[in-house]
Amino acid sequence: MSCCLLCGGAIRPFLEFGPMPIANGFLRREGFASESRHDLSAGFCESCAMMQLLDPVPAGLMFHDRYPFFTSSSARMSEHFRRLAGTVLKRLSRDADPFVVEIGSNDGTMLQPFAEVGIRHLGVEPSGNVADAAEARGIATLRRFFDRHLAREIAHERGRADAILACNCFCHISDLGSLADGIDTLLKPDGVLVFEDPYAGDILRQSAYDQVYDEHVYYFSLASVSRWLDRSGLEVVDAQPQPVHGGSMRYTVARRGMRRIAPSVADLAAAESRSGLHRPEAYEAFRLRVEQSRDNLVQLLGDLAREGRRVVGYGATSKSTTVLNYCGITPDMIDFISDTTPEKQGLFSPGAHIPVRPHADFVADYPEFALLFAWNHSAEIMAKEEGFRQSGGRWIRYVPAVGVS
Ligand code: DWN
Ligand code: ZN
Repeated sequence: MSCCLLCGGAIRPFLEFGPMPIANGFLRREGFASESRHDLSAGFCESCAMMQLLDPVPAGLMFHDRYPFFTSSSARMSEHFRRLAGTVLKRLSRDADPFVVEIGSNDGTMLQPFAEVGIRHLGVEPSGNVADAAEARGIATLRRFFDRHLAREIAHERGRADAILACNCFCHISDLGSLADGIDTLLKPDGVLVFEDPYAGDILRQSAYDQVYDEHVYYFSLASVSRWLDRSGLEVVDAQPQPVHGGSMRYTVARRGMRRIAPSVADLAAAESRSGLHRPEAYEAFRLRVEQSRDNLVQLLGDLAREGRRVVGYGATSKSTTVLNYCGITPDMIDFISDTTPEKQGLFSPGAHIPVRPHADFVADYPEFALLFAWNHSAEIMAKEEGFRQSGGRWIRYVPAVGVS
């Protein structure tokens, strides 16, 4: 039995993937022999309703100067973040010299609209290379991990923030206590925190087990987020589902009593109770679906390999590291993985060691089947891969269920 990272309560694992490589640890052939592995297990704490990893990997092993994921790798995600920035911008009082901080600002995609209109802003991003990309587009960026100490420094040197933003970031931070203290220190009394992360309800509903990998320490629900924030005098005042990254939730947070609570909060709380998201049985049922999904995918890829069919992976996602290694998918089942990110091309996927090649290689010689690892970008990808379809190509999906279309 392990202890909950948040409340110290007892926690029982329901997913045990075993030793896994670093999800974004794309590597050269020379690195195969020394590749590190870390136990990957997820559990659920009944006391605070938080789904979480049991043994988080030290952050410095995942976020460093060669981090290969760039927010701008998806055009639709870039639009999504510009829209969110626009909503926050509209609510800022421009006369009062507002200050906006983004935690986990990656390549600066979301802060750019603030910079463009001269709003004081600061990105906090520990991965040096993506921070460089942000600075190259004019976004002020601190190359640091956010915690209670950094929050004090920022507040002291630049003042407190009118808005703190964080998308696909908080679920990566194992010390939620330090994070909440930092928000409390940095946020103005009437300031607002807006954050977005993959939603536990969507992960379970779609059996999206590939969202479980080292970087994702937590899998938030309204119940778990509310309990976490409550200890710091913060409360969720709005909760809006977002159709990105396979189903995310956008939480708007303020100091207790400072803002009217939107009806969406009570609605979502009721929906979570009805679906049993706060009960361990939901996670146990998820485990059974995950095992079935793995068996179905292994069967399908094994059959195709035996028939000599050519399969290419589409999108060298972090998520694909979980699928490839948990399912035991090998280079004889998948020719290569197509990815548009130059930093991943020419390298091999973590653990399974499948080559990652440019998208041009996919187009130059369409395979019979493409395994859609970037399923969360399906609409964007389908819109630009008409040629693959017309060549007779078929898509293999595994979320929400294994199938060929
Ligand atoms: O939380 C996280 C999310 C936001 O981003 C991080 N922990 C890391 C990362 O997760 P991921 O790697 O699973 O993210 P994506 O956005 O699903 O990755 C998509 C990959 O596919 C990128 O490498 C870019 C590539 N891609 C492509 O080759 N063609 C993406 C699109 C849209 C395309 O058309
Ligand atoms: Zn707990």
